Parts: sequence; C-alpha cells; structure tokens
Amino acid sequence: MSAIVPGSAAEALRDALLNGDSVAATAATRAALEAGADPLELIQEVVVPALTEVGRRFEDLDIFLPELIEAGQAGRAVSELIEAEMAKKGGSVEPEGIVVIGAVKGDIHDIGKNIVASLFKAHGFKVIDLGKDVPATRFLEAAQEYKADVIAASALMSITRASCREVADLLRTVNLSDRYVYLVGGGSVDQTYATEIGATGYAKTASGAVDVARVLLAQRSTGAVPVRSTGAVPVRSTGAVPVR
Ligand code: B12
Repeated sequence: MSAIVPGSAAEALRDALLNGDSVAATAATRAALEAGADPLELIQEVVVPALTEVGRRFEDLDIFLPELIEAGQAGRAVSELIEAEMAKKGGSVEPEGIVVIGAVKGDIHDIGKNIVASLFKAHGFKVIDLGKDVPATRFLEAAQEYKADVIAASALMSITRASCREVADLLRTVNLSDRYVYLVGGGSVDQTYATEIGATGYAKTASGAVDVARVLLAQRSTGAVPVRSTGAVPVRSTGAVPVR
C-alpha cells in the first residue's frame, strides 16, 4: 500500500466497497482525501483492487447480483467524490485536445470511463462524455461534430469488447483512422486486442490514458512519427502503451 494513502483509510474504504456500503465508502474516501491522499492513488491502489475482488467473488458465486449492484453503487459514489477532487486540479484555458469518450455499445460499466474522463479534464483536455452503451456511429458523429482529437472507448466485458472493434472498423470504412487517436481501455481489453483491431493506443490505467494520448498527439502535431506508424513511444511506467 502506498504511503500516499493512509493505511487505516485505505482499509476502511476497501472493506466498505467489499460490503457494498456506500455511506461508509464515501466517509472513508472523504477521510482519506482530507488526510492528503492522492485521488489517483486512491483509485489505483484501493478502488480498482477492491472492485476487482468484488468481481472475483461474483464470478466464484460467493456473492450475487444484488451485492454486485451495491458494490457498484458504492464504487460510483466514491469515484464521484474522487472525480470532483481531480476536477479541482483542472482549469487550463486553451484545451490540450478534445476527447470524445464513452463506454461501448452493450456496456453499462462507466466507473472507470468516468475516471478516465475526469483525468483528461484535470489535465486540460476538453471532454465530450457520451455516457454508456454508445454505438460506434455515435462515437464517430460526436468526433466529427466536436472536431475531436481523441476517441476513447471503454469496455469491461468480453462480450462488449467486440464493440471496440466496430469503432475501429467504422473509422477505417470512412477513411478516418488517421484523423483521430483512437484509444481503447477497460478490463476486457489489452494491448494485444488493441493491436489486433487497429486501435491507435491502449492504456491499462486512467493516468496511462492521458499519457498515451499526449504522446500520440505530440507525434501527430510534430509530424515526427505518424500516429499510426509502428514507432510510437511506449510509456510503460504508467501502464500506457501506444499500440502502433
Ligand atoms: C461495478 C461492477 C458492475 C456495476 C457497474 C456500475 C457502473 N456504473 O459502472 C453493475 C452492478 C451495474 C454491473 C453490472 C454487470 N456486470 Co459488472 N462489474 C462490476 C465490477 C465489480 C467493477 C468494475 C469497476 O467499476 N471497476 C473499477 C474501475 C475504476 O476500473 P475499470 O473500469 O477497469 O477502469 C480502469 C481501467 O480499466 C482504465 N480504463 C477504463 N476505461 C478506459 C478507457 C480507455 C480508453 C482507457 C485508455 C483506459 C480505461 O482506467 C480505469 C481507472 O484506472 C467488475 C469486476 C472487474 N473485475 O472489473 C464487474 C464485471 C465487469 N461485471 C461483470 C458482469 C458479468 C456484469 C453483468 C452482466 C452482471 C449481470 N448478470 O447482469 C452486468 C452487465 C450489464 C451491462 N450490460 O454492462 C463481469 C464481466 C465478465 C466478463 N469478462 O465479461 C465482471 C468482470 C465481474 C466478473 N468477474 O464476473 N457490474
């Protein structure tokens, strides 16, 4: 456990998430933030592992849908608090870029996607959040409408990761693959899959998403390395890996 998150608060938050107790989870999150915990550390070191454990218990039939829903609600409440904290760090006037983000068609998991969106905002990007269960065509329409630089798609289920491919296929069909940095992420996606479908980049974490977007956008603006070339610089320390 990182020293940046006080141990007692981390433990209280983890227990509250495992028990699906939104009230205790938000109280523990407030306590951790007030004690100076880094919001991102809280997500990466407590929220993600706790919710992953919830998922494992659900898979092993140790808990059932009502408990999964309660844990999801607690996770949502916590991430809203953390997002508000991260938003305070934003505020640059000229956006660093425009990001269209959503959870893909068929997927209603949006906790991670919301965190990625908040982090982009906190780093000075303008974010168009399309919400959840977003069809490929909607990603494209919004990207064109808002003149986006980045399309970011989140997928948490094996069944919905195919929707990430639909976005990539659509971009190819309309000949706009090189126009946008297309990032994929979420539990059901990895670098291999991202490469396979022809996404521009993949990141394992929310901070990795911002890092990889920055690297790819910088390459595009300097023309040093075309976005979809094979020479993208890996940002492995943050789990961010440009795919192509
Ligand atoms: C909470 C939860 C729910 C909540 C969702 C609430 C919400 N508003 O999101 C509820 C209860 C509604 C739910 C419903 C279901 N769920 Co659910 N759920 C989870 C759980 C426990 C946690 C997910 C989570 O929020 N994690 C925390 C966040 C912070 O992490 P994250 O999303 O991975 O995001 C991080 C990174 O991945 C990355 N990231 C995320 N998006 C993106 C995007 C980009 C572009 C980038 C670069 C990075 C990036 O950054 C984030 C921060 O670091 C997972 C377990 C797990 N192992 O993931 C199961 C899980 C995803 N659910 C599962 C299932 C099966 C379901 C249901 C089908 C259950 C049912 N029978 O009805 C439904 C699905 C409904 C649907 N159509 O989507 C399965 C999926 C299995 C699979 N492999 O297909 C899992 C894995 C549980 C399990 N082990 O069985 N679920």
